[in-house]
Amino acid sequence: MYDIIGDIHGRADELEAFLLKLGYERRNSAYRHPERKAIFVGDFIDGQGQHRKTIDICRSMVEQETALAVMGNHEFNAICYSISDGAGDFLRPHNEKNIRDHAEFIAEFPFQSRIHQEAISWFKTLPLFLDLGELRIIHAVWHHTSFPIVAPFLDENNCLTPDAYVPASDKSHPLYHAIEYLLKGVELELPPGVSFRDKKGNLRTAARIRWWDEQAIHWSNATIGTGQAELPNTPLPEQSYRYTDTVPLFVGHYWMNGQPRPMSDQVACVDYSVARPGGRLVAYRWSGEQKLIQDNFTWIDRNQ
Ligand SMILES: [Mn+2]
Repeated sequence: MYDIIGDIHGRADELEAFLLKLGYERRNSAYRHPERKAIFVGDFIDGQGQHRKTIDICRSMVEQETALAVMGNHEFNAICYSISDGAGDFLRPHNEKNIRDHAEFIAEFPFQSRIHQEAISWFKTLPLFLDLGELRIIHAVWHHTSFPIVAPFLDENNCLTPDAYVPASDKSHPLYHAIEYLLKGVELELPPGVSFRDKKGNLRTAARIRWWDEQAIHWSNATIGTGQAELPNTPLPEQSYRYTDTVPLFVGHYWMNGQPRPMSDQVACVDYSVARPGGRLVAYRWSGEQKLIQDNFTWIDRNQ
């Protein structure tokens, strides 16, 4: 029986308080529960927080088998930021934007220091997804079409192999787009001539799709992050990402807010934005049910 815990983003104090609240105790340097196991959905890092403490807590639990974990997009990015591209830069280039995005993590894990290398090595041991038979976990989308593309680049534990990171960083390679889907969500090009302005005022011609929502079949009601934009009432060009399996699926990634509730009978997101003021760290306490229910969510509010 599992407690699926949302994106932590360095909020180690909330994580510890939450584990205690859920009945975990720290013994032999790892939190453990007499009957349950934790599952982390990725995004341990990124944001203003305590990245070392977060990784220490989660890594010790995974190593002592009191928790399982999958890779988030921020761990993937941190790995690519650390790998030389052989031409003087890195697979994730050290440009101004990326340096800024990685600054919080690098402040605690100085680039190429021993502790940085150890953290990156641990990130590489995180599987892309968990298929436990009766439940599934992935950071962003369980996308059937992408699995055959990533399969040749996975080891027996569904971790990316060392030779995956170069093609996974190459926009002309199918692996890049498969990883985008699995770890970052579904984004589709809007119909020709249609655009909207995002929160920062940038003109966008692609939008994030509410892939978990069965009603989301027309542009007018299928997107997230498009604000007040009036999108046409025409059908989406494809729906390969639709999750229609009966096996419960847990994801993180989506910066949800409000009252935690399942996205559908079979899909639940456990990321409720603990990385920002007003957010919370959320878990779904799963005990074998095939239909997910709102009552099984529990949480702790972010400290000020
Ligand atoms: Mn994420």
